[in-house]
Amino acid sequence: MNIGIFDSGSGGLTVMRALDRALPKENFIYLGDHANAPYGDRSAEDIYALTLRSVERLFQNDCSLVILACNTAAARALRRLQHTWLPTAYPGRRVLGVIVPVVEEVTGMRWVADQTPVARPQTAAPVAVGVFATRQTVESGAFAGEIHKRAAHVEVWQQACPDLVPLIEDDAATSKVEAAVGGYVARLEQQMHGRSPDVCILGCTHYPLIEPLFRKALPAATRILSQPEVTARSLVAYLDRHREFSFPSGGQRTFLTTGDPTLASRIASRFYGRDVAFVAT
Ligand code: DGN
Repeated sequence: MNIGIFDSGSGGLTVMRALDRALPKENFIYLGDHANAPYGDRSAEDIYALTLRSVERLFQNDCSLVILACNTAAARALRRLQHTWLPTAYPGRRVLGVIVPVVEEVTGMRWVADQTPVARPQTAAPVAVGVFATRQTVESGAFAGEIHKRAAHVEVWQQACPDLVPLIEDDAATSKVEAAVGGYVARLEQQMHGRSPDVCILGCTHYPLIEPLFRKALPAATRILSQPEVTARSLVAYLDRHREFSFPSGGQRTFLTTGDPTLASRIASRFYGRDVAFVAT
């Protein structure tokens, strides 16, 4: 059996790269829905239908567990898949996302968890979390909802960054991407009346490629969470608790695309850190 990793395109390869290091013996099948990417500005209904189709394809390729390594798909489709489709269509299989691991990391941080509304002194500054993501992820409110379920006192500020995925995919000049990132950071800080977030979530699997530009634009005191690393740690812990989904053996990696394999392979190495040979599905 395999573990399936799904993304609308290439962004999930940043997560796949971290999983390679964390779980070298597991067999992974990556599926990029390049034919229908990007998902960021599609309707919620579209994202649900496309995600379901890809998860089903991974199940048919002997995956018993699928990770939605795409925040847009996780934000718009995960809960609905888990609650309405999976229990009847594929009982016993699992679909997990990349939002909850990051949220658990943020709300588990000592200085966040300790500041319960009762324990927090009136004078202490509230903990502010900044989320940068696609428009659909921001509009879904998934990050804020999951954070507030666990820590109601945390302030969550979100900024949609619709230009970033196309700029990253086009490998645009650094100065152009830097200007876009600077603009989004400024808009988030404007929303926050000139303050800066204590923690930042880069809530799109494309953004690890431009993390240094976020680092440059944000104050040094703002911590930036690495979603791929956090997701990998969380999956290791999950497989420890649910051994029925773990089949460590040869550590095979298969890369499937719904699009053109040559095109998908061409940009993959920037996300994955080495060459990838996609095959058509
Ligand atoms: N990488 C995807 C995400 O994490 O939301 C977004 C890519 C896209 O389809 N716009």
